[in-house]
Amino acid sequence: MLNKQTLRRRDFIKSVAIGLPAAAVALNLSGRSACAAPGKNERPNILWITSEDNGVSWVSCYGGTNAKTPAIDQLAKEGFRYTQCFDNAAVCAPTRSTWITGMYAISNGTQPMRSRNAIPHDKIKYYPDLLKAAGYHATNGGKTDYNIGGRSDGDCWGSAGKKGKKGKGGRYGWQSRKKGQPFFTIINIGDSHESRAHGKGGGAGKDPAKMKLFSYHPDLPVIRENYAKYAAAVERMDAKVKSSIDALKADGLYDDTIIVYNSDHGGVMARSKRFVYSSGIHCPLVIRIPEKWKQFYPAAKPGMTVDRIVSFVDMPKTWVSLAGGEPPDTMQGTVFLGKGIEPEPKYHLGFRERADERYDCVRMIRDKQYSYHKNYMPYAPAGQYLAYLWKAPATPAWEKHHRDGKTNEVTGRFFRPRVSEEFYDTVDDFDNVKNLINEPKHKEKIAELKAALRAKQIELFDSGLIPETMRVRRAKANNVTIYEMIRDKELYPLETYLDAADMALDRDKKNLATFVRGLASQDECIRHWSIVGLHLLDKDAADAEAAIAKAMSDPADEVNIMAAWTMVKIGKQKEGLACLHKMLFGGAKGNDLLHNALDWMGDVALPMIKEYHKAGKGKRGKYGTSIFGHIAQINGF
Ligand SMILES: [Ca+2]
Repeated sequence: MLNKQTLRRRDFIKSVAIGLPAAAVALNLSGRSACAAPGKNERPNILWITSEDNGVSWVSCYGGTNAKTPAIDQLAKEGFRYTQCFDNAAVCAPTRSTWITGMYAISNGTQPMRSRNAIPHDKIKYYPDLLKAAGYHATNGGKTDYNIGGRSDGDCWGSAGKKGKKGKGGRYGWQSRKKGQPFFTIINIGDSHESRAHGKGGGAGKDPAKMKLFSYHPDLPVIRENYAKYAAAVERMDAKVKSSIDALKADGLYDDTIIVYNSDHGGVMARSKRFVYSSGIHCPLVIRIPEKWKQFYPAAKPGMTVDRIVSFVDMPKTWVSLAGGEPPDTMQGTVFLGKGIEPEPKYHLGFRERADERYDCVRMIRDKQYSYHKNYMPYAPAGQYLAYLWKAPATPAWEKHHRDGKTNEVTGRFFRPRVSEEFYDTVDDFDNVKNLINEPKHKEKIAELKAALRAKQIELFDSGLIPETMRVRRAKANNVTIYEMIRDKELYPLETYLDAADMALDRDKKNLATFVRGLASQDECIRHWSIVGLHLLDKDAADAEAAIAKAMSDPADEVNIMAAWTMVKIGKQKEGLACLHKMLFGGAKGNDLLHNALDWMGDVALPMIKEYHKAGKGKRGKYGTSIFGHIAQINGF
């Protein structure tokens, strides 16, 4: 059979015979530029362009109108636009932890941002290790932020690595490769990072009046200006996508290189980045595959969209597979492109835990239309003051608007404690503001997603069912990594914890006696879920007063903080506050969590926080103005 290669060889012979250059013959035959088929052992070059923080809403080929992104749009015209690409973590460090290992960060204990929990590096390779082993020149010209202990972030990239972009031999990573060596180059563009929306001033050339706001934001001039500022930043990012591609073209590599463009999570503007709602995780993903590699086309022809679910955890596994390497068993994603392509996953899993100084724990599972969210700390609002997030003027303006009593059911929800479960039709309601969890017509889908979430949590050994501080303590006491601990049923009976958490989140008074019994458990994690269960019963927990009072002197701080707060809730304010006061002024361990809890408690804790400040204790925290410093600011003391 005449294949493309033999055809080309014949063309060449023919062209030599009649004295024409081979390229000219090829051009005549195809009517377009020459395009050699890959050689027998040839592997594709891969350029992976990542931009910081911009979700789909900021990219015009995804329907965004606030910013114009001609370079990404052009790439989509020449390539394939994925419509169902989602980040697992919604924020940088745990996302990058997931990328570098090909493992969900919750399966390694590397999800809290920031932390440096170690993993067994003898068992878990980083994907650039595998690309290099496959013969690739692998460089990363920018960010690492892997959030993993026991190995320096830069060393997987080698000497050309961290410097990549400005490494020896040129500005871009591919320019320092050996002759004939396939390359994998990352260009991470920081122009669209959240920080570009910080501070005063608007976006040059962008009209605030034309900004389309998420429906959960109140329509305030400061917020519109902040959107405009960020839109301008996104446009600067897009210009860098263009200059990166231009550099590739200038080096004659455009028709030899698979170009992948995506953002590193959703965002930005409060309630997107860091949150597993659609605006925090739904990311643009555009892949241009040169004709030479058309056997890898994910759809009939360039310019088309692809509606396959792509989770970020799928990416490293796919890159290794495309490079002709063998993805290791540790990788938990699915190859979505190339000859090693695997069946499409049915669901995408997202997770949220501590971000900087603020604690939270949320799991979310979704298909192409519906998302189910479980709030493991519903007693805290989603919108907790976080120093970095409050640097964008829109955030404090939104908070002030709320504190002034001007928000409504939709725009105020961010600042209030949450329900235990949420369920959204993400197609009809991209902003995830219509919680359909109690809609009878969705009962079956909700049950399906709940079951899928539990199965996935078990499959991944989800480390989040024990509070972070307890998790770290338990691993340390047993001299193991969190990775090892969660895979040991004695140390981490996950299914028991899943059940205990579900019962606590149910807020059903019939479980009161079980919670009281649980407070006497030898296992502090069971005691934790028991006090959470009682806490969520609110005044209905009053019958368990004696057990709750006793729990205020539990050996675990996590338990006595919640017990004291629960005492306040059941009307024993004096006793509860006395316990918290003792912890705050007695130099208790676990101060971060205590500061969080005193903030969640609201006005009842204000006198204590005032006293704390009077004692000259800090208004500055590790990340800027501390939680208490912020409370002092907004309450004027
Ligand atoms: Ca980022």
